[in-house]
Amino acid sequence: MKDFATRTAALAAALLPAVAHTAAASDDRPARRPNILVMMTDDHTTQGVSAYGHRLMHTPNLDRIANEGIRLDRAYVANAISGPSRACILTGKYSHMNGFTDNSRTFDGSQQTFPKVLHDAGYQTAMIGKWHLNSEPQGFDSYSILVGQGEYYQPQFYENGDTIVEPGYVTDIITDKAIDFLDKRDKDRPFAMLYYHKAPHRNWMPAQRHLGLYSDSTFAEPANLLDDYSGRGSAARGQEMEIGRDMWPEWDLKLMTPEDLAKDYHLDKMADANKEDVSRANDWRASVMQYQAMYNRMTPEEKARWDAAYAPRIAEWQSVKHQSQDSITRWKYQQYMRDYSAVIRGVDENVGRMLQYLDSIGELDNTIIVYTSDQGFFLGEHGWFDKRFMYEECQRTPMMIRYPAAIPAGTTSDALAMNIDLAPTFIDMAGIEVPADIQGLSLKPVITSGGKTPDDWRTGVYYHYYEYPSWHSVKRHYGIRTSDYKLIHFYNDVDEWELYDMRRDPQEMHNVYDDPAYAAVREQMHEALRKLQQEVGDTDPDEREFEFFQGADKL
Ligand code: SGN
Ligand code: CA
Repeated sequence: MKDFATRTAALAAALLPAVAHTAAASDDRPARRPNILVMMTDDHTTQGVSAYGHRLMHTPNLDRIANEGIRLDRAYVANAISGPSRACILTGKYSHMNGFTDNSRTFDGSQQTFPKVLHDAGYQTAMIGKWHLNSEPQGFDSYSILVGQGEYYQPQFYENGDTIVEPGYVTDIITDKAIDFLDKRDKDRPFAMLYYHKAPHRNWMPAQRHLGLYSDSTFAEPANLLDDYSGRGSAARGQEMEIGRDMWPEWDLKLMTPEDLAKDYHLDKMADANKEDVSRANDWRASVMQYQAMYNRMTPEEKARWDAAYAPRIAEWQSVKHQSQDSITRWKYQQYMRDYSAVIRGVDENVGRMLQYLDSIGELDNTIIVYTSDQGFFLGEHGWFDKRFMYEECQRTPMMIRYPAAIPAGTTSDALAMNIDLAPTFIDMAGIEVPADIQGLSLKPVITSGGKTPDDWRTGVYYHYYEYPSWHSVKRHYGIRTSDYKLIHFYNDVDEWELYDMRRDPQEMHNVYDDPAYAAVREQMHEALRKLQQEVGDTDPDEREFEFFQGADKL
């Protein structure tokens, strides 16, 4: 830590002339530097934010950020998976540049990140919540992070070199900790805080007060819930993230009675019970044992309320499980949406609490507040849950920004934005020169102009996903999305291309790569992709393997 402090002081001194220059050169620099609050959730998708006009959920507190600021309608991630996305946001660089290509990597914390740049310029920095980068956070005055994926109840946190267990529900605790940091901060300096939730990550466990909240609700089904993937390639057909087939009854849907949860599931007994089907035996074992472990984190009172809330669902399942596959899929979809929405309710309430707290200390309007997610998610589209694909539901991510001093209220933007743009945006908005090696673009001209796309703005976003073979079996792929089209190349154990006309086919149901009517578009898109890969420096796809077994002590 001493080394870090010394280095910080030296760098701050070195930066001063640049900062002073920026101040002198621009008259519009705010009188005091804005605070920065990055609110991020895990797997929250635009279809689950009412500000995005979607069919499913009511999120009044999240919507407030968009209503009093800007909603970016074309915000995309560079790699739709947790750790990689977090590394992209921290560094403002693509995965092949920051090195964190899949969830099994260890983030090289010695590299430049936006919290370090802000810290060096005098900001107080904090990281609270889900970190998921497998190495100790650097560049923060204070951090309290979940261990690995984190737990919904009585979660473990790693802080000040110790692992501690906190009583309560994870979304509430992360908010308490974030507020506590703000309470104790040095009020003479601006702060930059990463307030990162675990929710609504799988297995979607609601807070006690939200149990049963949506048990009488029926959620609209996406038109392609029963997609058969015809006309798509082997990647869409070969995935393992179908609600009907791959969503686990125990872990995902909580279909285990208190009696079954009290049993001793020794590994050998589990294998014996499922001898005929080894892969199902492994899944079943994981499903039952993971669920039991998370259930057992609850107090006896919490378990009792949980059991009562899920009893009707367990009873219903006894008849549903004998129905047709399509009926099972449709029923599972409803249960999935009920839990996911209840977990989102917890997020929305806590975001509301954070906004109110900022208001109460007079910092609400001095703070650039961003709400985003580490990527989008499938809520039944194509019959799926999870993410990873470059398809729209998960490549696209919610991004709403509030800062009344510079961002007109109630604006929206169609500019192609990316998660790697956040780092340079914060640095730029703080009046600091953006380091030249950052690959993202500052969104300042977009968000301060009422959402206009600058003339020299990017015309395509780049994507590259690496985590295969791994969870959910989504093949490695890269591609480009322009405002009208999307071109994807699946590689590694296949060599397949897909082209979508996003204006005519926003659900990406018709791969037109081999359609002669799109021959010219296909050529243009190949050329645009080739240029973009040159520009971002990703010309040699990384084929390192995903390491399935991570150390238990990873952060
Ligand atoms: C866990 C989940 C997966 C999920 C990955 C990555 N399985 O492994 O469903 O895709 O995390 O998610 S679970 O049985 O543990 O729920 S990520 O958001 O962290 O990238
Ligand atoms: Ca995620």
